[in-house]
Amino acid sequence: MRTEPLQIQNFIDGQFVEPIGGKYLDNIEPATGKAYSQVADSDSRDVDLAVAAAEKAFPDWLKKPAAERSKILLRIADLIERDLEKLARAESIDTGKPLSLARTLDIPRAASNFRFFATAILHTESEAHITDGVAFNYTLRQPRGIAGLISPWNLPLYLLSWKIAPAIACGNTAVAKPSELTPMTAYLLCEICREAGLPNGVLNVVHGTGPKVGAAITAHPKIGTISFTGGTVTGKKVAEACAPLFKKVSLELGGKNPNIIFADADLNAAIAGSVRSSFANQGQICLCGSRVFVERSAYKDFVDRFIERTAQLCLGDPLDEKTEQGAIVNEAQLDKIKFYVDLAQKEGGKIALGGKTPEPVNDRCRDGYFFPPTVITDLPVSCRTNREEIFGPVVTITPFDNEEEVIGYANDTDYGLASSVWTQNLNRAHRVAEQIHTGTVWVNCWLVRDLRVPFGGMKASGVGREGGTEALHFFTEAKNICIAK
Ligand code: TXE
Repeated sequence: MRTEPLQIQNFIDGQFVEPIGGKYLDNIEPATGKAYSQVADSDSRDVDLAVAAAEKAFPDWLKKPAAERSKILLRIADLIERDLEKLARAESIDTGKPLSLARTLDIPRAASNFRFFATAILHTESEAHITDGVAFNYTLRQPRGIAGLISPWNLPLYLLSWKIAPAIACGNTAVAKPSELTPMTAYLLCEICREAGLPNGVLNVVHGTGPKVGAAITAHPKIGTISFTGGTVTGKKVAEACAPLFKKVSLELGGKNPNIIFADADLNAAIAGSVRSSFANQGQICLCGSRVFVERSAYKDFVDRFIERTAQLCLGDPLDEKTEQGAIVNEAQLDKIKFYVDLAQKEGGKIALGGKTPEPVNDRCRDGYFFPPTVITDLPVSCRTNREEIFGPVVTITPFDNEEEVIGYANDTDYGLASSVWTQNLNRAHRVAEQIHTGTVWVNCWLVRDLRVPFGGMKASGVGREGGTEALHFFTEAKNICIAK
């Protein structure tokens, strides 16, 4: 019996509802290239309903003591952990990432995000200043109202929870739009929020495309705060939409991150760390180190061992426990990756590993979107392949002769999101880290995340910082109250 595909509906005012236009988009499984569910193809009318629900819920949610908000968010975290396997499988099917990665990274981090902000709001401090004996000033932080939260397809639940948790923990209500490419875990999160007792209207999720739903959120006069994560091109559109309405905006955008290996590094650690930072999630993490720079004296040894280690990565069906490299999220992204691999060869690059569409990993995935980990050497440093974001399992490796040269290479990009430096010379680590223009610098590690630290990019990688106190400040308004003595 043919079962109808699941239709992912909007979650508005605590209910799952049809999009007003009654239309749905196919939701494609990247590993098979076939639709396995449908997602609401909403428009501005659905955003208006969500805003009305968020507006109605705001006064009571605002008044709810932080301890009570905290309890609900902790319950959400508990339920995410309870449903870990179900959420991990849904994330893997929806994105094409290995099930093992969803189980160990995406879903646990989503629970951590809720747990962290549930407790952070219990320990906030505010400042007070005595003004020359004439007045007493204190800073009062208040939630801003309705937050618009827009997230991408690469780490769907992780990045959506990274926005929802601080926004509602601070007492705001939210209208969220996950990527139309990967809506499934957002849908499951709504079920969890309802079970956790989140009051109706505090979180509303409107599914659909960027131009129809995302743009309606950024343009809506009653949504005063926008937190966006996605590509730099789209980030510009979001900023343009928000500027005339004086909205508070945080933009987490693309990256073209340098990964610098000095000859004095622990090469075993640098190679293992660089394979992970190059190919985790098929290179579809904006923090991936896609430009590898190796000090010349260690270059040949590094390249040989890096290629040997990368060739061992298991490319397969994302649902297979052994798989370490899954599918690319969709055909458009796969075409983009192939374009840049062709361009790299036209720019003089040598394909040292990969570079060609692989044989089908199994019958089920015959029509899926797969591309092998690809290593390109011998490219000029400033060619397009080395400057433009590919967002796939493709890295370039380039030798350098000295610190000054490699810092110049690292900074010679429009982006400034993250970087890694591998060296056992502590002075050099500090010296180089201070000079690299990225929001995060990892030394002898990658993707070590502490939710208390500011997170975000410079230049074309974004505006604003989220994480920890920065996120609580972003989602609240600071008011100064001055009382005469
Ligand atoms: O981005 P898109 P994608 C970057 C990553 C890559 C890109 C991949 O480096 O460049 O994001 O994600 C919605 N108004 N990061 O392709 O297309 C769209 O529906 C409002 C960086 O998804 O920008 C989706 O929900 N919204 C990041 C979301 O925007 C619009 C981490 C992102 O879509 C819109 C992850 C519009 N006009 C990925 N058009 C980081 N720095 O942390 C589209 N959208």
